[in-house]
Amino acid sequence: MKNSKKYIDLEDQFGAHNYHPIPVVLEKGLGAEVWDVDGKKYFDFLSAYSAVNQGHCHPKIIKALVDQAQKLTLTSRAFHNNLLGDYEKFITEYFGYDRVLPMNTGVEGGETAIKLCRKWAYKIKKVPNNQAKIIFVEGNFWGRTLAAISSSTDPSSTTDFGPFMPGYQIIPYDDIPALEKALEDPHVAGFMLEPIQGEAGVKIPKDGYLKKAYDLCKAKNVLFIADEVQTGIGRTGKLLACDYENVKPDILILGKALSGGVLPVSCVLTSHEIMLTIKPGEHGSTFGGNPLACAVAMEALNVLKNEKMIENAIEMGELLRSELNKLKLKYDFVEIVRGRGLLNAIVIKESDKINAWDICMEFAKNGLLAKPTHGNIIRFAPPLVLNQTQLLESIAIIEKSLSKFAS
Ligand code: IF1
Repeated sequence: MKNSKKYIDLEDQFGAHNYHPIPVVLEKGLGAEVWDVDGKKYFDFLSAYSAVNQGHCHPKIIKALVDQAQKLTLTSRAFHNNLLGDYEKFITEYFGYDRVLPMNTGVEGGETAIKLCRKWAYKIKKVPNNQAKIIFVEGNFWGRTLAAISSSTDPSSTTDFGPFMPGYQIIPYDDIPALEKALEDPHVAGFMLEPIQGEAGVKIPKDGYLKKAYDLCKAKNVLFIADEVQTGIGRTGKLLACDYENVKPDILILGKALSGGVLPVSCVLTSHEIMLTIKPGEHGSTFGGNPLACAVAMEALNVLKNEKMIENAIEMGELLRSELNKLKLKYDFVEIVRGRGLLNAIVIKESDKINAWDICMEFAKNGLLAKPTHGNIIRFAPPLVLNQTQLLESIAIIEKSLSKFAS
């Protein structure tokens, strides 16, 4: 990492200190691999938190970006552009919804979903004005805005950022009785959750939870809102994580890999009835639906299917978990292996000699990038284009690194 210091020092001196990165300075990426400023290669097992599912700098996505960037990048929605309609038709058919509202970041998608849910509550469900409630689950993460952290149970997201958004209720994740009780309130408008909790450490609910939760919401005329910003776009081995239980969310939030990690593209997909509760001038964003994003997102979704990345995520995910389970048998400080598709994690039994951060530093030294979440959980989420040779080489790196901590 000899050349990295000057880059890190600049960030330290001139930038906000709102992150604590692994001390690696990346300069190039292609597919499942990235290179630092010293030319050292790493397997990327974070995928920019599942934003580069299609692999770094996918040639076809980059071509779509470059071609469109030389024509028209942004018009604002004050005028039409020649790509938005095609994109809206393409993405609504791709995911099976009536309408789409394009935004930029994942958290804007979440905010848009909540605004649609509240509008629907007042206009359609006839909840008394300003009384609409949204139910969230403990351990959720859907971004850093004040509306998002108002639903958070993580002190690092909430401390000293109050006061918070009213009209929220937080219940335990994967707890049907708790949801049933919360749904007794006639002012509840929506239930918003990640089908698998990413930041919480790849928490997978019990089989049937999503379907039962959906059915309870339908019975109470409450909107089931799925945040698939991290779990969507093939990451878990299905197009959407909700597909594992054949649940079709009333409102679907997408982001991250919707653009293949090339630029911020997010959206909300829903029905005519829900979407049309928002009238002209009641919501929007400068960049939402810009022609550059439309061109990139259509290509990002095309390559996902045409190059069978979702099928690869299943195959590589099964191989990855089976190899990690062998390491779990060998190293007692690897407590749990869990995941779906290529969204996986190991839980480390930390001690005075072993912690997840040091393990990730050893991974980096040996050529693999991963980062702990919530202290002792290490997420393994490589791009969906990872091939078997790369996976086996990655497993060898993980094994070599873990062996350093064996007593
Ligand atoms: C950071 C975490 C992951 C998300 C889900 C919405 C959003 C995210 C399920 C908001 C964003 C990012 C944010 C980024 C790191 C990363 C993250 F560690 F913060 F929590 F992935 F787990 N829904 N997650 O995971 O999307 O507005 O960021 O585009 O804030 O450090 P965004």
